[in-house]
Amino acid sequence: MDTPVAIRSPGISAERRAVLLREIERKLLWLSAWTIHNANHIRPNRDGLKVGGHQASCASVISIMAALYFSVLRPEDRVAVKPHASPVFHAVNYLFGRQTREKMAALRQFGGAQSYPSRAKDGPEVDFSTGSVGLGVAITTFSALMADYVRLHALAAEALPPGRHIAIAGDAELDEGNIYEALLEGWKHDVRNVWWIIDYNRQSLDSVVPDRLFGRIEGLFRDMGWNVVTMKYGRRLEAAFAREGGEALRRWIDDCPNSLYSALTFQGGAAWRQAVLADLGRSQGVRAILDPLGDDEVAALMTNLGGHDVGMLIDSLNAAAAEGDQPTCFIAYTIKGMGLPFAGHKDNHAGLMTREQMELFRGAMQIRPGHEWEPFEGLQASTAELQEFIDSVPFARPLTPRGRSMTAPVVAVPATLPMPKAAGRKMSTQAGFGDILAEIGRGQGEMRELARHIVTTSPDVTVSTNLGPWVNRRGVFDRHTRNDVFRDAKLASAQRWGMTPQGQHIELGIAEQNLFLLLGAAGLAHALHGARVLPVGTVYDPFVNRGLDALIYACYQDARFLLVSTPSGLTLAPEGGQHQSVNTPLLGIAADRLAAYEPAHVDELAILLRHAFAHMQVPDGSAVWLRLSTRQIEQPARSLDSGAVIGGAHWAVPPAPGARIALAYQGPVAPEADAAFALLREEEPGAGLLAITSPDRLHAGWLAALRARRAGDRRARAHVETILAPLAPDAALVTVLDGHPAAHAWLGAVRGQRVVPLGPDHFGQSGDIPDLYREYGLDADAILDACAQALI
Ligand SMILES: Cc1ncc(C[n+]2csc(CCOP(=O)(O)OP(=O)(O)O)c2C)c(N)n1
Ligand SMILES: [Mg+2]
Repeated sequence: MDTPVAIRSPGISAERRAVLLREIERKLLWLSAWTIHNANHIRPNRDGLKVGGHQASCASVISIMAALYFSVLRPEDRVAVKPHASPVFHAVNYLFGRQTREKMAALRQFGGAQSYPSRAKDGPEVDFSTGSVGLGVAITTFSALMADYVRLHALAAEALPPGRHIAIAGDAELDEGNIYEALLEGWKHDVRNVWWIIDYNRQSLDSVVPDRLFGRIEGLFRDMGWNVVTMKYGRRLEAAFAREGGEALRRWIDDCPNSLYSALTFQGGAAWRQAVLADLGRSQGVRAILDPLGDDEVAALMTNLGGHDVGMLIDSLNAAAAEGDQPTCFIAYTIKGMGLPFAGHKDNHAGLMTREQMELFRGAMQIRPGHEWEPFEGLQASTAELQEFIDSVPFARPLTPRGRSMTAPVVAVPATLPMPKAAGRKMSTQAGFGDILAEIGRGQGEMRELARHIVTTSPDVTVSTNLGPWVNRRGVFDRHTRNDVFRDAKLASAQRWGMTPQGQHIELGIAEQNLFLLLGAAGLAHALHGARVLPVGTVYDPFVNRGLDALIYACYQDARFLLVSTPSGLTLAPEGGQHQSVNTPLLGIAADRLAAYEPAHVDELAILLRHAFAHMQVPDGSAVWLRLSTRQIEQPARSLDSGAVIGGAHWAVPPAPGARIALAYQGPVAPEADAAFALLREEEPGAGLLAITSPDRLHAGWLAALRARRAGDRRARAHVETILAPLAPDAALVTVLDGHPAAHAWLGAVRGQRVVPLGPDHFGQSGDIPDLYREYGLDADAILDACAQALI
């Protein structure tokens, strides 16, 4: 698969490259430690807060990153870097000329290099943001799946050679459950070209990892069809093991508990010698190995682990690449803090070198004061040779003229989407969603291109969220063609689920984090693969909470997708409290880069669905979330102001100028609001009825207008301000939604109005809608009572 390194740059011999790589390792160790030191000890500190950074976590992964970036990686590979190795990542880019000294010097400062690699803030060199441990590792599985998807659907404008999807993982990341969810899902989809390289320093934040753990984990990977390559000992130790007495020494290290190994590493050569000889001193061979060595050399030998042997790492990685595209887990034994004074100490995770330690380190690295940032300061090789070497490594080739981030043309979205004939009938927003998508799925006329670029996915709730008809039309995606056994046997079923490489639905198991990781990866396909896909994921609304960290993670990376969460709220009446979501409208307000909507009627839904497909493609757009329901309600015949629907609210019945009260509703409580409104109008003929489609958009627009006015733009006006303007300044507002009432309570702050907000603020329970609406205060009587209270 890979061209041997020597052929790429005939100017530098293989032996010389090995020497230069060790120079690069030294430099990465220095730069990462210095960048953190500078942030903590050199830069002025205005607030007295510890700045932090992880010198020990960086040190442990230096050789792994040197081997990858300066030998093994190709430009088309995509990498998720262990979050607390961020300074090493910045240093790598600095050496490639892709990171500035100013940003390095401003690590963890406003506008500086980020503490954890960030796509949105560090720019296109970052393939995947990392930070919440486990998620960066797992997303590589889904980006590999999407790479196959876009290739098999011929969606990429310019096809790149298939790259690998690589996670450089901390060993404690494997404690996160989402890792195993992703492993299982990856196995089901026969995902290829994924590498997870585990920095196995046997330390997490607080502690040393139990010894027995890795045997288990290795077995797990193998069970999931992964190749496992363990890099335990470096070549110097292997050479020692080959000598007389070497086997005893190997056994001694193999049996050495992780915590003792760590402690001896911290204590150094004399302690190592004493401990080994206390057990093996009677072995002539072992003495012959250790006696000629000074204490420092004994320490270097005993800590010569595979993850610190750059030559061995390169050979192992290349050997796995040559074997093919099987997912591979590399367990690289390392020492946390390797090469730094706190190497191996169990408390070193957040440890920082003192000024004195840094001065000693500077001396050892031969860095002159004032020359700390110079890329090749203190190295033996000449600047010209080092630069030639860096320029010659495969990863130095630009992936695109603009760097690692690709683009894809926008898919035209027709001016209107096919509307089901709903007016005058009863229909739910969920059914409307299924119908509209199924119509698009016919792929006819102007819907053809739109349909071609949509990919749907769902964690085992495809049918119950009404994606079924779309799937019947567009098929299920699988890298291999698999027949629909029920269909072949002529057994009746509403679902036709033959699987092919052309299918456009990715069926997931029930783990919701995987849904959001896939939406994250698919929502970055334009940037990662140069292919536009319009991902649509469906999930039950309450279980958004189950995948919330991964959802936020996807948004943090600015992934673009449509989330449809349905059913929602108390309208799942018989299902009971665990299925009735209360907090999700608040999540919609609080989640950045996610425009959250809850339409009540199918005409609003059609406008919002169209908006979603367009909004997720424009540079200043975002992901979109539609909260839907299975409650069937009467569909009005009317024409809507789509701008107002997208802006977050429109008047179902406009108020008379100066009206004393308005009733606002959101989602499927519309019939109760209608009924209460009819009675309210008998008392208050000028009252208005407001349909809120998005408290999130209203709130965001309001904050933006306030900010703009503070900045001097006196004409800035929010949609919510325009909407509420006809009401009397002291008019009352009664609001109602099937979700937490705080989603609306803030509306009173816009113009200083009184608000009586209605909505469940306790866990739900089973019942039918009349009982539950009465119990939670959403029925027409409760709404009228609230109106009376608001008018006092
Ligand atoms: C989800 C999550 N929980 C907790 C943390 C805090 N945290 C950051 S690093 C870390 C330990 C990581 O250990 P490991 O993965 O072994 O990395 P090492 O520093 O040893 O390389 C923890 C608990 C986090 N970033 N994300
Ligand atoms: Mg660790």
